[in-house]
Amino acid sequence: LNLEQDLRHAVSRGQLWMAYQPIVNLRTHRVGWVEGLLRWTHPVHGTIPPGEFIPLAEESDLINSIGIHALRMATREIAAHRRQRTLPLQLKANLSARQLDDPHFAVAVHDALEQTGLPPSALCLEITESTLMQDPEAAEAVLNGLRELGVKLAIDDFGTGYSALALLHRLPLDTLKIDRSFIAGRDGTANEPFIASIVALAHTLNLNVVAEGVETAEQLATIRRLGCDEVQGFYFGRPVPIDELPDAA
Ligand code: G
Ligand code: G
Ligand code: MN
Ligand code: NA
Repeated sequence: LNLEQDLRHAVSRGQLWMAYQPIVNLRTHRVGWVEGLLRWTHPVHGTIPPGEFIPLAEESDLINSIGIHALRMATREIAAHRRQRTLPLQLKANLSARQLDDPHFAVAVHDALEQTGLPPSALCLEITESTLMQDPEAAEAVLNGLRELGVKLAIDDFGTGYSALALLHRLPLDTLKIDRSFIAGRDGTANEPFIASIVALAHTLNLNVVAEGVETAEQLATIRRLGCDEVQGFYFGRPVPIDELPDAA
């Protein structure tokens, strides 16, 4: 079983596709953003989740080509969806650390937007807190370049690393996404003091807060009471192919 070898051919053989998970705005009660999550349909092993093959891609030289392929698929599908439906969806897409090292990355993002017609403000790129902190100065330069394109920026898995407050203040961010381990701890309940602290910090910095991993009505009630702005989780919907997203217009 040599998955890495197979992954080398996955793009050209059309085996990669995007699933989309709705993010609900707690003020409007509507789906605005969806998160694009890569999927690999392996001819023998079936659907392989990104938790397994993204690390493989990151350890090899594959992540840059796979990452840009994912972004092109997702911008194309969301742009087409916006032309066909009444509700204009907006796309959140995940970045790996090594994509931030790619000197052509911002150009590739610009090209994907121009070729698909997706407005820059309808794209939000998610960078994990640990990626950000690997090389904060390099990340800052890349994020500033992306912001100049007009795209939005989010910190993903927030609370699992240690961000310097000065850096959070300086970066051109729009959103903090609270890691799901704080929404559903080992006992299934939310870590309320921690969530309240992140909400206070985010709102002080003028950032939106997304709570991810909400699976129950109790968790939803809690994160609503604590002032989160948006919510994502199996309670509202699992990641699905674009055609299976509810047309929540
Ligand atoms: O679906 P699952 O929980 O297995 O996702 C695991 C991880 O894969 C998530 O942390 C997610 O950020 C990452 N991931 C999903 N799609 C992409 C993608 O297109 N690019 C990158 N870099 N990571 C992705
Ligand atoms: O790390 P990142 O936030 O990019 O990854 C998002 C991943 O979290 C997706 O792969 C998605 O399947 C998963 N996810 C989304 N909502 C829930 C949820 O409510 N419960 C669990 N266990 N996983 C979730
Ligand atoms: Mn994410
Ligand atoms: Na996350």
